[in-house]
Order: sequence, then C-alpha cells, then structure tokens
Amino acid sequence: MALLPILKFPDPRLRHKAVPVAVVNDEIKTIIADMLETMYEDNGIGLAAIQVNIQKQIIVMDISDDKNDPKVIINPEIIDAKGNELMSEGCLSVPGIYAEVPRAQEIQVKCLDREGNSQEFSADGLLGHCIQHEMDHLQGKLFIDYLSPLKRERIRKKLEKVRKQNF
Ligand code: GNR
Ligand code: NI
Repeated sequence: MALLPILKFPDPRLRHKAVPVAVVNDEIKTIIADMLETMYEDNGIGLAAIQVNIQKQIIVMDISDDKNDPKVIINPEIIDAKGNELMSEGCLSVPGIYAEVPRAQEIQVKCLDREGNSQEFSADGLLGHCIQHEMDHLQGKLFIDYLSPLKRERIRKKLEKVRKQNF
C-alpha cells in the first residue's frame, strides 16, 4: 500500500483524459488499493485516478459515515440521467474551495467493479453527485469549470499563492 500525491489545480495534468481499463489485473488492483488509502488519508468521499496522475478510468468512493463502505467503479458510463439539482461540492485537487454545482438528480451507471465484472445501478443524492464529479475528472474537467471565468480566475490566484507559500 502507498499514499499517492494528489495533483492540485491549476496543474495541467488535471486536464488530461483517462483511457479505459482493458483488464482488471494485479496492477489495477494495486492502483485501487493505493487510491483508497489516499482518499481515506485525505478525508475525501471520492478520488479519480487522474487526480493521482494515472490516466485510467478508475474511481474510488466512500460516502459512508464510518468510512467502511468503499465503492470502486471502472470504465463508468452514464446510460440514463434525469432531473437537475444543485449541491455544494469540494475537491481534493482544489483545496478549501466549495461551490454549488448543477448535476443530474439521478443517473443510471454502467461500469466494471473491482473484480472486473460488469455492473449496472442507479445513483442519486450525494453518491450521484460524487460519481458525476469523479467522471468529470476522467475527462479533464473540474467542478470549478461550472463557475464563471472570473470566479475561476480568483480561485486560481488564491491556490497559486498557497502553492508559492508552501514552496
Ligand atoms: O471529498 C469530496 N467531496 C465531494 C463533495 C460533493 C461532491 C463531490 C465531492 S468529491 C470530493 C473528493 C474529490 O475531489 N473527488 O474528486
Ligand atoms: Ni475532485
């Protein structure tokens, strides 16, 4: 097991696109274990492989209060979506920033699980929002892209300042 460094906005590598996983082999299982450890360490409810500089379509999540219900989705596709709702989101790659983001209210997801088996399920509420947030990461998109360019620019300046202070 290993903790992986999380890329922070405006790192251009957060704009890369992930490619599908061909087979869920031992290499992929190691990445999943390391991603879960990293997500729990940083108190996130989700983590996409792009955030740890791995360009593969792998997402880990745990929205449970006790942090004992890990969910892993690989090569996810949204095959149906309905409704629209706003929810306040944060992101481990955009630390300290929170904003309301519009998402579908309920989605139908098709994916592989961590054993490589095909799965289909519906998700709403926090899990639904989290899946949509993580799937955006796999396409190089961040939740702050839904904000106005002015707000995004303010956030970029703030995080650049924090980065320089920590240098
Ligand atoms: O920890 C996280 N919280 C969160 C809250 C609302 C909607 C999405 C999320 S995901 C985020 C972790 C993260 O950055 N995942 O990419
Ligand atoms: Ni995020």
